[in-house]
Amino acid sequence: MSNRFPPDFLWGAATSAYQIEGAVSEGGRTPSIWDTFSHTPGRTADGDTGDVAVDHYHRMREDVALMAELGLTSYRFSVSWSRVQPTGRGPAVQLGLDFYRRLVDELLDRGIAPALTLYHWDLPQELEDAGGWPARDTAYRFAEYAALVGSALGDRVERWITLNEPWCSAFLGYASGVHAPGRTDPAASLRAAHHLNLAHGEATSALRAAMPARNQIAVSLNSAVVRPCSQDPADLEAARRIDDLANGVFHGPMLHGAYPEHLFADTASVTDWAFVHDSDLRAIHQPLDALGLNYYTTSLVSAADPDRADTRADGHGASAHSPWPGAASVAFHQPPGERTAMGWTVDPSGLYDLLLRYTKETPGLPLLVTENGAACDDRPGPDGAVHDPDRIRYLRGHLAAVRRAMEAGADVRGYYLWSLMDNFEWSYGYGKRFGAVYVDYETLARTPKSSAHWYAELARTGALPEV
Ligand code: PNW
Repeated sequence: MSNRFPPDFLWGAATSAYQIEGAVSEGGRTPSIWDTFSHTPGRTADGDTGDVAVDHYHRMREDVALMAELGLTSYRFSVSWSRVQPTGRGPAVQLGLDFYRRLVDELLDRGIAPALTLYHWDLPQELEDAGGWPARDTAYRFAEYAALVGSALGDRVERWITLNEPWCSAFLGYASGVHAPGRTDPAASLRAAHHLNLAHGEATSALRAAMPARNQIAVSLNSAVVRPCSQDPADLEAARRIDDLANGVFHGPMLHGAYPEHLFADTASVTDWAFVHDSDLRAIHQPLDALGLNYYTTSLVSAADPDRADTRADGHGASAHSPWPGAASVAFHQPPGERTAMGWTVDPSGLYDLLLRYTKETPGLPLLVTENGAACDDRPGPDGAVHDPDRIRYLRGHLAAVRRAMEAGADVRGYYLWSLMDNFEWSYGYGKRFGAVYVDYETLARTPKSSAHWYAELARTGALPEV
């Protein structure tokens, strides 16, 4: 196998607004659901919030310089909705748009292609107060916001991503409640999923109308790779059910114009799906230019068996409430093998399987790995350097899987490491470090870890080193 990537392969890194920006009340920004949630006692580790985060809002130039130093050819970031449109309605705030325009211009000056995500979980609180994602109107508000950003930046940003991981928004936000807004209402989570789908479709249409035709629109799905514990029909059925709730509920409507065949029956005890209007599937099913896949680990499931001792919570944070509506009959198991600091099993073969799955299901649709990475227990050594051999091994293994998938026919155009730098890891706060760049949370100084140097070399040569 060749270990060389095509010359135009995008070497990227990713971040999201609430995780890095800070400056939460500057320039007219109003609270998002993550501000409210992180300020609610008991919701995040150590009560951490994104108030300051890594202060990217004030250090943007320095951070772009760092990206250039790492030889990145693309950078994926998200726009904070309530910075641009504070109430989630009405005209855009110029100061908010200006920040992102300066960021984009800085990137373009350094030859780094911006990839803009419109929604990475930070719904304006006012829209949550009006019903949030379970309310249909939120989808239309999102399309309006997309058009505002599209008209303002469409002349200089070619790569657009509507939603990041709608699964997390719907099911961690409204069913298990470990993410904002912290609700635990399974029926509401399925309504949220549908309205996120609708938001994606309406936003895609709005962006097409607002931007030059050359721009590319994609969505980033956190694609679960769900494996059954055995070939027993009950275990296969458990895996099918979770696959539909994790993947099919979004990619079915978005990519194929239909919900998975069994989804409505699987969740009939939770909701009757009366909130799906006749014309919705047509609105959701918009042609896309690429599919973004975020991949971290695999899931191992079986039919629930109360006698089995090795079942575990499902790795989505401690909550008494399941993020899987209607799936009480399914048990989750820890897949064997090495784990990252998140407790997630390292399994590059899952990424290979995922890329080939979408190659088969959506032939002709270019793929992007829009997130992949590992949390490690990083610490500066006595010389101040941060050595993270485990992360290098993780990245090398997963990039080799990408390369193998490409040899097998997957049309992968780029890879975005999660994350450029350590940041606010949602309900885990600052305790989990995913960055290629170390952030000292006292001084906010940035120090590239060994993995950053390793990745820079890869971006420069385009070839995976053997060791
Ligand atoms: C993704 N899960 O989050 C997000 O897109 C990032 O913002 C985040 O920092 C990164 O991955 C690392 O966690 C996920 O429970 C959060 O399956 C939770 C899950 C998956 C992805």
